[in-house]
Amino acid sequence: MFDKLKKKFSEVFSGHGDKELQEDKPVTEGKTVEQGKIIRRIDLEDTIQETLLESDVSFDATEDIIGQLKTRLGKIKRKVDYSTVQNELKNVIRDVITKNNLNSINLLDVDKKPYVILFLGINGTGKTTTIGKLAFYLKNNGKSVVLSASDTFRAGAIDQINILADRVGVELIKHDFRSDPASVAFDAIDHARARKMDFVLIDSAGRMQTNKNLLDEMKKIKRVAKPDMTLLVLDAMIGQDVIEQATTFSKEINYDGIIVTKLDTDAKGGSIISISAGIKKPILFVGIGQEMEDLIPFDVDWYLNKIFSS
Ligand SMILES: Nc1nc2c(ncn2[C@@H]2O[C@H](COP(=O)(O)OP(=O)(O)OP(=O)(O)O)[C@@H](O)[C@H]2O)c(=O)[nH]1
Ligand SMILES: [Mg+2]
Repeated sequence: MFDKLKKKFSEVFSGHGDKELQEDKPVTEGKTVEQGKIIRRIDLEDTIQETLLESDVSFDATEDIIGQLKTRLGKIKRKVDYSTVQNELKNVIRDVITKNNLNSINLLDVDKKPYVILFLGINGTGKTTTIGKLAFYLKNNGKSVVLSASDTFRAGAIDQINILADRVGVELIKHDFRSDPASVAFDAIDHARARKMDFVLIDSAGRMQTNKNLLDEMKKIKRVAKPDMTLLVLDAMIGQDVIEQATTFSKEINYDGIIVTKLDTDAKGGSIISISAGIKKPILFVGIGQEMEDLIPFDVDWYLNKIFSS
């Protein structure tokens, strides 16, 4: 996970021996940038910029990060060395991510019962497996959960969520294939309310942002179920296209937060930064593998520890 970014950052920041980092002055005569003991800070900033861009950090997010980094370094009176640059870069990235995660909610602290969560996203992003994993997480934290098999559109979807519900040991409300997804959600909420259960997790059929019928159906589920939270599930594997996907979705339907799946397959590492900066909605959970326990609440320091060696 994120190996390339980690490797590149480690190459940028470590192993410089006694090389000196100089302010943006011309290189002293006789000491070239390549051979000498002096490296210009501006060259280091360029290298960081290149590293971010190559690691799937969007252009806008990279510009923002480099701009903030320069401002911070410019304010430092003492001599700037490599570890100062690394620390400041870490702080800037933390700020960029945190700024967009301020409205994040800890699901274990919500009061309302049942708390209804609707999942949406395009085909194959990981909605159904994420619902299984989230049910596992909530159950392990003492919460009662019912799933709503509201993907009645794809053959096999009801079986898939049934298997997950059995595996986790939570209840599932399902109707027949091709039945009205909104009415399944309605029944699941009713079921949970009657039994004073904590959570209802509503699955939905994967839909392209462009498929009008499926989007209308989605809006109907939302109208009927009145979820307390709507989460968009995004696949980290598709790189920067997630931004466009999320923007197009938000024009059609309002959502409150994001789950980023398949981070274990994200070798480049920058998707979290691009998503935070580009979508400006909190990332609640991240999927980091195929097992039930591979869904974790998103934590910015967890991410920073993964991309910086020290
Ligand atoms: N490696 C990895 N695979 C994942 C992760 N999350 C989901 N997947 C895989 O992604 C594939 C698609 O997952 P689903 O949950 O069926 O996706 P979906 O969004 O419900 O798909 P549709 O119902 O067809 O729209 C499955 O093979 C999952 O195992 C993850 O965090 N890591
Ligand atoms: Mg599904």
